[in-house]
Amino acid sequence: MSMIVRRLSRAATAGLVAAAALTAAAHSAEAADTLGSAAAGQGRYFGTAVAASHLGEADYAATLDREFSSVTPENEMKWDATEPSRGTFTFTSADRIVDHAQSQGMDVRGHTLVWHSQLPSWVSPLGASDLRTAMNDHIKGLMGHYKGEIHSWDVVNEAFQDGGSGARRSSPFQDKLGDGFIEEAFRTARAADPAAKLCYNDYNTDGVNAKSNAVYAMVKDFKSRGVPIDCVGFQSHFNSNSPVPSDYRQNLQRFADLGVDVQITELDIEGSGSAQAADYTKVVQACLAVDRCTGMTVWGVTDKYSWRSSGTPLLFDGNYDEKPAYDAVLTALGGSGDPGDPGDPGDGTASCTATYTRTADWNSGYNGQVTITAGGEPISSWTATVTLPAQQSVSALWNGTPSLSGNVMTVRPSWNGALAAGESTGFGFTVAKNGSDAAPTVGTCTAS
Ligand code: 9MR
Repeated sequence: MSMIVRRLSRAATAGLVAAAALTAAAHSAEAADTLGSAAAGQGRYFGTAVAASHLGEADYAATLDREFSSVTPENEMKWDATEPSRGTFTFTSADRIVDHAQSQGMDVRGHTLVWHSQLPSWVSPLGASDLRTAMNDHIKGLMGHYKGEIHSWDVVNEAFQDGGSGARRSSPFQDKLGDGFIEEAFRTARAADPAAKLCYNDYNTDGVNAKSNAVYAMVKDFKSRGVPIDCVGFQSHFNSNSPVPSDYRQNLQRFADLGVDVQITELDIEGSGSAQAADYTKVVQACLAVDRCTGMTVWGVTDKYSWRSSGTPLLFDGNYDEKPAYDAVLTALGGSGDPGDPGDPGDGTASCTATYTRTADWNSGYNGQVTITAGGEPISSWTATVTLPAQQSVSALWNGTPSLSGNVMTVRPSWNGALAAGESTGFGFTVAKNGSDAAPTVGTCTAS
């Protein structure tokens, strides 16, 4: 079946990939004033996770196309998205991303073939032998469809437990097939697309610890027995509970020394301003210090669509302005920024971003929180708008001064107007749902 799928849907593969390679070469010859071109100057790619649903947003596509040389579909290649019922493959959203990437000369990372999460419901109940067949068919179906078009595949994702044990994580694959499922997945993947780099990808393995030691032992064993593995992905989701480890470079290096490439696959660092910028610098410098660190991918283009949106962990704010972290990454990659851009330190322009999260929820109501973060300059005041779904009404608001017009609430500071560059504050509010559970929309933040 994978043969049929492949022939029907991606017939022009060879031509497209050749065109992509030409455009990529043209990109890297340009002045190093974007992330992709600066990274190319260091022999690396600089990628981002992409959601197909945002490609139609002009600023999103423009930022993506200008800055990045590689994309990873954030959800569109996962098992639930690509084989929702057994043997029926759906590639519409993933194809949109791959086609977009190819038209811009970007590489594509495949994410992910075998993972305990985002599995369609038909997978878990299968018995061992059926599950093994289903796993191999899934790998063949997906990799066959994109044969020759994916530079690296996350073949197995997050198969090890957190904590100190270094054990494998319980999953349908682990529980029914045992440790050998990982090896089997890699062997099937190699046969399905011999040109793709095959990666193992995980989180909390960024420094030397029990979990990364366990992955290290597996990779070492695979290399010694000739099990096909080419790369290890270090997700690198960082925040104050999980900061950039001081032995990050050393950990990347010890894996590289096993004879695999290493890649930073899902980088994001919660925070703002110069502290966030400094952490990004550490990560980029660590990758550049390791010859076999072939590239970096941040887990999204803009803070507003991040899976950790309230932590503002990315390089572009919700208005697609470059954050101090962007300048830091570009500088660390040896590129030259344009300090005149809005949001850059020293540009003299007051700017801010507003991001929304629901912080509590009950039958008849919820609490919302809007985080306001100053851009690259100090600000003395800010204004944010929150538009509520028609039925809903606000019953309380704190740490801000609201004025209501219909269902649009304009909020200004109460005591918290003045913010240093990159500093955050926020306001909270309680909403009566009156039958609607929809989320409010937060408009553009303006600063003075
Ligand atoms: O960013 C992804 C988010 O949109 C999905 O809701 C979530 C579902 O599990 O997966 C997120 O991406 C994850 C990635 O696939 C694997 N590593 C952790 C990422 C963040 O949760």
